[in-house]
Amino acid sequence: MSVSPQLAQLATWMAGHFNNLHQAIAEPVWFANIHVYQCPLPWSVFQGIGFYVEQLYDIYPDQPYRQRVIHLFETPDGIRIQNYALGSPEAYKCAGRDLGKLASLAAAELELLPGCAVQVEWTGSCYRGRSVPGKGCIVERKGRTTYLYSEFEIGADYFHSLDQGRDPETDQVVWGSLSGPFRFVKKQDFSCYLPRWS
Ligand code: CYC
Repeated sequence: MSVSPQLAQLATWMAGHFNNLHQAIAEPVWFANIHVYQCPLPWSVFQGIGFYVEQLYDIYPDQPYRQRVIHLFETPDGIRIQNYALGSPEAYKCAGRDLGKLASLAAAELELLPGCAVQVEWTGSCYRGRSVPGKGCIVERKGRTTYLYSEFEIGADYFHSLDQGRDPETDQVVWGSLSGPFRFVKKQDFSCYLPRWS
């Protein structure tokens, strides 16, 4: 098991429960109150670092709108994060508030989302990332075929994220924020649940 210091720090910063209540109060027209849970997975899932990610609206705490698994790994160009869907997301619903549900999650339940990877760079004080180029991450939403354009920044206690579905022909934004990133603040730290890698 070898994990670079940079990957270890990124994983530590990402692990937790995040929320944007401040932003939702300041700019209610543009930003709903959302919770993001990034829950460490056992090392055995990827023989590496993975998270179960759950996003939900504060007003619908029992109906997450996005449940995914992500795998963080090193490449010659830096850290990359590959996204996966779950075969039976129902089984893990609300695992963000009940991390024990994730103990038996296995790689065979995961479906790779082709093209849905982000490339990460260390700026010297935070991590920045964006979708890998190529318009390869196709999301069917609101009756439209879109590709995902994503940008994010992760610091010790925050996660800023902009996800947009764009039209493959015109690059116009079909869904997602037109008012800048969601600004999530870490509410609860899950880094103590990361697997031991050294
Ligand atoms: C989709 N968000 C996605 C996808 C990626 C990310 C890769 C496309 C694959 C998928 O369907 O899951 C984002 N993945 C990331 C990021 C990282 C990563 C940022 C680095 C940690 O590994 N997303 C938000 C907002 C919210 C949102 C709070 C409102 C716009 O951050 C929504 N993201 C959102 C939605 C989708 C998405 C609705 C499409 C999911 C679908 O409809 O199937």
